[in-house]
Amino acid sequence: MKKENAIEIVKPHLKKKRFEHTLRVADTAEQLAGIYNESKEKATLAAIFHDYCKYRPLEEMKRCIVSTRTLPKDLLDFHHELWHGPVGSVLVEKEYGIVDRDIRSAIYYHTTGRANMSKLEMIIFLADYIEPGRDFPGVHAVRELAREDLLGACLLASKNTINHLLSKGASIYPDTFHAYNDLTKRVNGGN
Ligand code: DGI
Ligand code: FE
Ligand code: FE
Repeated sequence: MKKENAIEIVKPHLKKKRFEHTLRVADTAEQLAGIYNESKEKATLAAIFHDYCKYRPLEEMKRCIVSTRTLPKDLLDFHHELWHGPVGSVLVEKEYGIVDRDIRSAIYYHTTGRANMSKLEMIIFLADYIEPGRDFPGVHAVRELAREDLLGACLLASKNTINHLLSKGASIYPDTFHAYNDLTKRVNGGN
């Protein structure tokens, strides 16, 4: 699928702010793909569709999770913000025939990350976090690190997100911890 087609497809599904965020994530992901030798086509498509399901009605996302064998049911025990990635990864295939596993899994894990993230998964996870419209404490350092250290930047982003969730007293999905633990191991050897 061409970039322009993908953009036309997602546009009506997103509010204006979210659509603009999506375009910036796509640019950022393309840049990261250039730095880290990943397919720019895959990075761009995954980025354009990463928030495709962000505004689906909660009942529809719930039905999708319940009826899709491959989606873990424990998602329903956590905040609904965690649903749009997994549901998006299923619906881009159903609705637009995007079967590429790398792209679908980058969409799936963009919110939480997971253990053993692929390069493309890390690029989308990070691009979503550092796109130039983002402005929260710590983002600048992650942006700088992202130019030269993909794993280190993902680790810092993951650490910041967990700290933020802890400070709010929010529950933390297992994959969010798995991403952090795995990244510490890959960066520092863990301990
Ligand atoms: O969709 P975006 O707003 O562009 O960003 P996102 O998909 O990365 O994150 C959506 C929200 O999910 C964000 O406010 C952080 C939150 N989040 C990430 N990991 C967890 C989480 N929320 C909970 N409760 N638990 C998590 O593990
Ligand atoms: Fe998202
Ligand atoms: Fe996003």
